[in-house]
Amino acid sequence: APVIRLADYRPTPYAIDKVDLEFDLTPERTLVAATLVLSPRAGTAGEPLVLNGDELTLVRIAVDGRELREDEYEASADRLTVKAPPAGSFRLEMTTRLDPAANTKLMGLYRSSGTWCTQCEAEGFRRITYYYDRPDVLSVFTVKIVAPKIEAPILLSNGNPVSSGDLGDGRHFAVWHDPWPKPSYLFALVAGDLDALEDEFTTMGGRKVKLAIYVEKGNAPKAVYAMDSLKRSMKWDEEVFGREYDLDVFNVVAVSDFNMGAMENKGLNVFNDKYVLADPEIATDADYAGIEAVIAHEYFHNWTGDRITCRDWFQLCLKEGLTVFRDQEFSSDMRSRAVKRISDARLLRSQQFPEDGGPLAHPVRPEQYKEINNFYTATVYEKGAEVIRMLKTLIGDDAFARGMDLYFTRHDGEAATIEQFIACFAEASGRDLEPFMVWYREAGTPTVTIDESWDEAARRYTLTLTQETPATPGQQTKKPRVIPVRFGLVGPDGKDMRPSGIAGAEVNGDTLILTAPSHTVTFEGLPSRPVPSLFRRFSAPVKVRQSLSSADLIFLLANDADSFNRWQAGTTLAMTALVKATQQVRAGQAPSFETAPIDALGKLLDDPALDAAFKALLIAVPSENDVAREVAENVDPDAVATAHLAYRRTIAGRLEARLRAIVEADNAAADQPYVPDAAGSGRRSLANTALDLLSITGSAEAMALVRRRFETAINMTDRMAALTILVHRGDAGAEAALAAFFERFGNVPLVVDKWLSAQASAPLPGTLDKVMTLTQHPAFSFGNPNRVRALVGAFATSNPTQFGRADGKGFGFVADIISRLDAANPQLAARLLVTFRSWRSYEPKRRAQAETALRSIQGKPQLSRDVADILERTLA
Ligand code: BAL
Ligand code: ZN
Repeated sequence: APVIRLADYRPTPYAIDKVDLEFDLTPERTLVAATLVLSPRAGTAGEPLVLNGDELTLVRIAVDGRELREDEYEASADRLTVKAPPAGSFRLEMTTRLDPAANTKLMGLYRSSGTWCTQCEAEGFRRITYYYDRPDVLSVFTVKIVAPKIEAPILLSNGNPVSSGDLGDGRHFAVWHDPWPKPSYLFALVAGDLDALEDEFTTMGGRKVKLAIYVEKGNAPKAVYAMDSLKRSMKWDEEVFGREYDLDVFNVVAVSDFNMGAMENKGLNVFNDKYVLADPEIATDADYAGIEAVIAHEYFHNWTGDRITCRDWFQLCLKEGLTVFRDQEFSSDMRSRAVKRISDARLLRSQQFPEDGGPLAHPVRPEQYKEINNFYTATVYEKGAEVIRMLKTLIGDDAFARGMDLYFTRHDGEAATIEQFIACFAEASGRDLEPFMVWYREAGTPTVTIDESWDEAARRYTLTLTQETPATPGQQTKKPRVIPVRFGLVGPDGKDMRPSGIAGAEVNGDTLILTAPSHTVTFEGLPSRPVPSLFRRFSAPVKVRQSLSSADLIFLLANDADSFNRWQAGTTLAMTALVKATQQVRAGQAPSFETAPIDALGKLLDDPALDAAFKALLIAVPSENDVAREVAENVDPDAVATAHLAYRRTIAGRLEARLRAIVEADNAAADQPYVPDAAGSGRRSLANTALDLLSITGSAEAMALVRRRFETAINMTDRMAALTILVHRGDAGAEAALAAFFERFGNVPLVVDKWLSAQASAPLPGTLDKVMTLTQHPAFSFGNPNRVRALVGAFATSNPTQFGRADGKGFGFVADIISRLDAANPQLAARLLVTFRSWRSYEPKRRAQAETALRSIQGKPQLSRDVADILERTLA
């Protein structure tokens, strides 16, 4: 496949001033009549018109009302050329024929449980009609949908409803008009027999907006939390960003077959039903938090994505990084800011750091791609959000707010670039942000190494901070980055000390700004050596190498004014212990652990001032994948697992009484109504984390507590936590529990996903066989992305010892599934393939097994561009 480069960007020779689409939907085939009004941009009159297509069949083409002769155009499945268009503005009419029922790629127009729906980002619109299917061509769309009344009483598209009516022959129609110019990737259509949950929102300008969430029949009550989240999002965006909604209606549709989480089509968001449907019976606290965040994310795109879109797909982070930042802020305001920050840092480290440190590393704003679908990544999204957060730290809240306002005013209605976005903040702050652009242009996670010294006589404390970014594919040398280091110097009383002077780096309030490869920063006039608390609130997405003593870390864990760094100190202690234990296991020794850090955790559990969610994070042991990442090379997942188990046993043993008290206190509160808010979810999270640790001892008493929780749970969070423990420990009651669970929830696909994942992630030798058997289960389907991710995805991402089996069978299984899925759904196959990205970190035997599995995919004929691209980069 050809490489597409940022440097080659050119505007199209024609603008599309207006689009009329008419869809004639029947189950067997769909006809799409498109009428485009085109006009040449300056100096391009008469140039050939070349439009994108993908698996299209053209049945009619006319220009200005005259059907074209065969020699006047060329139409193939993936391209339409009108050789000599009229010199001025002209009208192009095209009719294409589609087969939505046969569209298993879930891109373009397809069917999901009998509903017609679309997914057009990034390049799905070209599977509907020939078009300039790129984000910088904005146009005003009017859409008429004709469909059978019984099969599709609900007909939706972007914008506002204009008219609708009966056609008398069992069919009816609806016309929608979207006044806001938009690129094709934001087009959407839905037609089906759906129920709606309806509501209303009055904007800050007094405009009444009709809200509706469409779901499969009978599911409207499960959309209540999504609706509540939507209204809170609309209000929050007015209050925090000054953004008002701009249409008469806002519609959300939940479908069960969806490649992504959701899609921000203008006025008609289409969602994976996983991010809409919830009630306490079927959804966990994490599901509720996910719904709140994704509803907010898609809604926030209305301004950051729709009103201002991207000039080209290289600028994807312009809308995604910014919108993730916005949804993170929303969730922080709705829940606990500290807990959200820790969760986001964990996510970044577990998803983005391995991407940045492996063969698929790419800049937040990439400069080339072969398949854009492969760039909807943790780097573009999550690191993209971190870059915005650093920008805000760097220039301050006020300048950041002014920069955002300037961006909204200046670029409204445009397709913008990262340079244009950053220029708004440079102007608002007066700061030269060119050095900051390295974050967008260069891949790789910087490591900041910290050295310290204390001069008792001079009362001077010195920190040396040295940054280094490793080479990444295609980028051998790296420039220094602008790194904001939010800091505190903690005195013996636990309070931050105030130095009389700081030299060696720019200081902005509580933040040091690193710009050079190395800074030696001196702090004058301190009464005693401080304990440094650096990168508070995770102020930069970097790795930190710092050799603080256990005593210093335990001190920070107990005293740091910054919650994030309290948690970080605990995590650093745990990680150090786990890495050392893994080395001991590999050397044939029994792992051993210091007890002081564990006792420090115990003290925190006793502290009534700390909230439960935070305590849960404090005692959550870094995952085996986290440890493997820290070990970095020659990873033996069995050794990691042995060390991990020994560590958890040690904690469980030392904190047993406290952990049991936590579980019992939660049992005593079992009659409280379920509320999926920060307090309620925090309490459950702490109890379930405590139960998980207790169960590691395998004691009859602990397992009885788990069984009891499974049997008496009145919400999915507790039921699922208990089921997972039973299954993962290989408890004698696990099979019966799985059967009872399926008996009760087997007809709710989203809950079946949990049932599949619990089994797929069990760290047991029989899991692979079990997973293979489950692929034949009637509740499983290779056609549904959620099912595939729940079973095969969970196996590959959450089961390091079984995916990474020494005999290579785990790799082989996942590779076979990828090969098998590729023709039907390349995006899904490519996503699964990404689970191999750290294959070079394994010890030599597993590395060879993983390579064999990867080469087996490479040997298959007709690989999709999606899979071929990931494979090529993974093996490079
Ligand atoms: N634009 C694709 C889905 C999302 O990020 O909102
Ligand atoms: Zn998004």
